[in-house]
Amino acid sequence: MPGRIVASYGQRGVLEAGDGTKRRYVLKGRRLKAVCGDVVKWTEQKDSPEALVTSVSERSNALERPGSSGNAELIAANLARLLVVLAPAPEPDFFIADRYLCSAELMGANGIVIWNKTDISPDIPDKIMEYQDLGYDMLAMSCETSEGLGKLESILGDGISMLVGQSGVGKSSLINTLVANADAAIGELSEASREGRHTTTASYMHELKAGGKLIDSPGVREFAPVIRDVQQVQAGFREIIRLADQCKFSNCQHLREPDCAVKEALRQGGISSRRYESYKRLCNSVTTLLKQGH
Ligand SMILES: Nc1nc2c(ncn2[C@@H]2O[C@H](COP(=O)(O)OP(=O)(O)OP(=O)(O)O)[C@@H](O)[C@H]2O)c(=O)[nH]1
Ligand SMILES: [Mg+2]
Ligand SMILES: [Zn+2]
Repeated sequence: MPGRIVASYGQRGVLEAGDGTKRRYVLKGRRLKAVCGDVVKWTEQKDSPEALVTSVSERSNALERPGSSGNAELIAANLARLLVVLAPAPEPDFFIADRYLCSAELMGANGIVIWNKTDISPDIPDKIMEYQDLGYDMLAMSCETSEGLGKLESILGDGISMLVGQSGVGKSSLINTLVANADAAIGELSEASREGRHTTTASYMHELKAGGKLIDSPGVREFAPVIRDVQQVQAGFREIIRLADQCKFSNCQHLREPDCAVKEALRQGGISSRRYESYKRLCNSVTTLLKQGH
């Protein structure tokens, strides 16, 4: 029978069966891997109420990060959108936002920037507006006043979307405002540091009343896309890949090469120095990983 993974904890988790009911499952065999968003086949077991997942369908895309063993670790699959949530508190970490947007580009999901908590800070900072200038859809909203919620629902109308970002930006609060009875746990920011408390510990996929599915995920301190070739990093930065064919060298990495269109645009203010810094840092970390033999 067909099903869709709603939550996964290693070999076990929760799936949604074809009739909409939720069931606990266990994977058949150690080699199978399933994450939120995966489409699976499952059967009943004679001696257990758990569904037995026997296969995972081919994924249209997957969000991954480098795992501890050097292998890629799957986070979620079959995503139409990656919603990168930022807020006035905790203070935005733009490297994390850029890296998620880089992943969105590389996996072929639509990257969308959400500026939450407009009740605290109604004006969107210039650094956030830069994302809109790059052509990313951007939405300002508040879980307190419900500003922007209707627009968000219309964006999420079909397919699977996933909320990502730092701890404390309001991902679970947003789930609770959009999904009746979601009951997602919400954590106060710490008094001293104004950082989130890492309240959500596992991803969970919710059904939206207005259509579409939305995954709540644990906040991160850092994130990196899985990239095995430095040349590939530029494909995750739309303003850089756009200029790349104007560089003198076709394999230009836009770091130290002469006659580089990207460096020229940087000098003239055509691309943001902060975004370029993100690009450089990601290139460096990919080079380091490659040297370590991953
Ligand atoms: N003022 C205001 N506070 C908000 C808003 N949205 C969320 N918060 C608060 O921000 C804090 C963190 O919210 P969470 O929803 O737990 O954040 P999260 O992103 O799920 O955090 P993790 O699960 O730790 O990754 C809570 O105190 C919320 O009440 C908002 O729109 N306005
Ligand atoms: Mg949360
Ligand atoms: Zn170049």
